[in-house]
Amino acid sequence: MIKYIMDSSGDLNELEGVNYQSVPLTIYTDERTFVDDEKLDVREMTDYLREYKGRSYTACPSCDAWLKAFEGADEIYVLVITGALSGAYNSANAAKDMYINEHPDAKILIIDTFSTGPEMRLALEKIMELKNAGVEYENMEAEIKRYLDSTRLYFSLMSLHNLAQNGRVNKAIAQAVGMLRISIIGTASDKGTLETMSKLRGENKVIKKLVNEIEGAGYCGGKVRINHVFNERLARKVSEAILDKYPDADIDVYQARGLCSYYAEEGGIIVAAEC
Ligand code: X90
Repeated sequence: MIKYIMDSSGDLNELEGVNYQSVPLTIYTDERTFVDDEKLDVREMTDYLREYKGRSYTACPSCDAWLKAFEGADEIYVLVITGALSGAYNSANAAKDMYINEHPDAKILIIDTFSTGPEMRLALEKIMELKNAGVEYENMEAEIKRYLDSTRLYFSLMSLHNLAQNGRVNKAIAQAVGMLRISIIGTASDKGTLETMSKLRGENKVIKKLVNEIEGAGYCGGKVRINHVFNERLARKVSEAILDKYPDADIDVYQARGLCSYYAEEGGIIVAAEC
């Protein structure tokens, strides 16, 4: 049986008619635990975190959580948040070794996407498309890596507080953002780290910058996936700006789930495009 799996940073809890499963990361404060699964109320978590003054953390899925997701399948495709910022890729590989020990004939492909959020969504869609077109397990790794080389991820965030608090971005950059009430534009580097590019004030500049960046990277009308943290307005405006130039573009806009909402924070959007 074939199974597709992403960790919850891919913002997809279920996929109708597909043997797909999301494996949750977890968000913690000293008082509460938020498992990023279908039961999580992302609005409530975001409101709570805004008022919460203490420290907060995240944790990647345990080896056991991955193993449970593998159970029963013998051809498994797993897309994981960048290993440069999360232990999820390592725990997934540890689970793979254990699963293969028990099921020597199982095939498990674990892909470090060097990215997260909507770029994982693009990669998942691509794997399913390739699989349906008859691509064999043996060729999938090379195919999907080539695809991920051609996709790009950009973001616009209003706060880098949670990223800085958890050592995922330089603290000095994070403070400058909060103080000036500006948006920080950045990208996933080719090493899978978070790279900030510019600080902008005002929605129109943000939209223009994001569209310029994807075009500069080679975008010419392919797929775009955009998640947002309670900022559908900005996400839709970016989508419209792209559609203005590329009316046939396949664009999907959706609310981020827990992990991306925690790190991208309220007002943030993340854009992935085929470039
Ligand atoms: O293992 C864990 O606890 C999870 C750590 C995740 C840390 C980074 C998540 C970033 C989410 C921020 C904007 C997109 C940045 C892309 C960089 C590759 C969203």
